[in-house]
Amino acid sequence: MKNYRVAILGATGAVGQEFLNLIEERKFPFGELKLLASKRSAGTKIDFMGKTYTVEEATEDSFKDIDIALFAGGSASKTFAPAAVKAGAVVIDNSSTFRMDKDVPLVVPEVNPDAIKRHKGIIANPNCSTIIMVMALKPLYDLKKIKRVVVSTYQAVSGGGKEAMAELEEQVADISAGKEVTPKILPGASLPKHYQIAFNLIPQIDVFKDNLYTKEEMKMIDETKKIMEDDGMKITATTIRVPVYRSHAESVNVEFEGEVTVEEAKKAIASFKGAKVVDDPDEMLYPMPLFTSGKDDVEVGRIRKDESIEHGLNLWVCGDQIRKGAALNALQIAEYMIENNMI
Ligand code: 3JN
Repeated sequence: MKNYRVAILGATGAVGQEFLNLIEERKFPFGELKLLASKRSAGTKIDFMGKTYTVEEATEDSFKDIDIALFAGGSASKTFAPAAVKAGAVVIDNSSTFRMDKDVPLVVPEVNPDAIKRHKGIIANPNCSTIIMVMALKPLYDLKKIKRVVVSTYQAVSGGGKEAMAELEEQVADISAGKEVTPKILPGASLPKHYQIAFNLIPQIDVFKDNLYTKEEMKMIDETKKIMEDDGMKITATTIRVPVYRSHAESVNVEFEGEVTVEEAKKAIASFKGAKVVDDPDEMLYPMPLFTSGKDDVEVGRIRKDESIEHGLNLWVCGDQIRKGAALNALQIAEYMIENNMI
């Protein structure tokens, strides 16, 4: 098998680090590996698979002779994706920059792999909460068309990056030691106010839009319709930051066009690659973020009828935000392209 020349942009962040973990764990066929970051992190040494790499500052010239460019996310995507494509690389981008661009496939490999074929150099990785939700929705949609989804998320601090994870850890330690805390990062470092996340919930992820939804909520709505290729599907979302480290959880209410039984839903989810049913009320078994962290599968449980409507189910979904919600999904896109001779 060919060995691919891989670049990781944003190698020092939480998603970048997870790319490295997964490349090793999944024996991703790389020959060369180039670790890129902003000027601030350039020069950082990273030990990986017996070799020490020096993180280089990303420039437009960084992508010469690169086959696959994995972009961890952030504003650097807009600057460097066009240059990487021009240099002949396929960019798999974890930022929202290109997700809703009609020329850019938005892909969860288990859900809509065929979209990859339409790429023109850039393939977008969906938002983490979107990925985790569609992993549960797709097997159900294949049983019966979905009319409407009502989702509320319980999002881990990992979604806010390494700084937000450190902030939760520090606040828990400080509060336990009887010290005052001064929130600095959440709900967003660039926002004018900050709130304590330890022992709290923050009902704001990203900025508010004119319709009073947050940007995170609108990403879930718009991206889900694009991935499921159904603009007519109705979705409403409320996204909440919770004091959990790295797995997102979601309460999802699904209304179908016809009957789907709990047993049918369980069977369909259990046989869907990348999803797992964890659902046994008698044994008190259900997905929990503590137990999905570090795992690849999205877990689904608490599957039951919504008795308030004719054809509805309630689900509880948990998935590792940095793995399936970001780095794993992006790497699976690259793996799919390799397996199907698309790269
Ligand atoms: O907060 C979360 O749990 C997920 C955050 C995602 C995020 C954070 C900053 C910028 C994104 C994203 O992936 O949608 C972006 C962005 O690329 O817009």
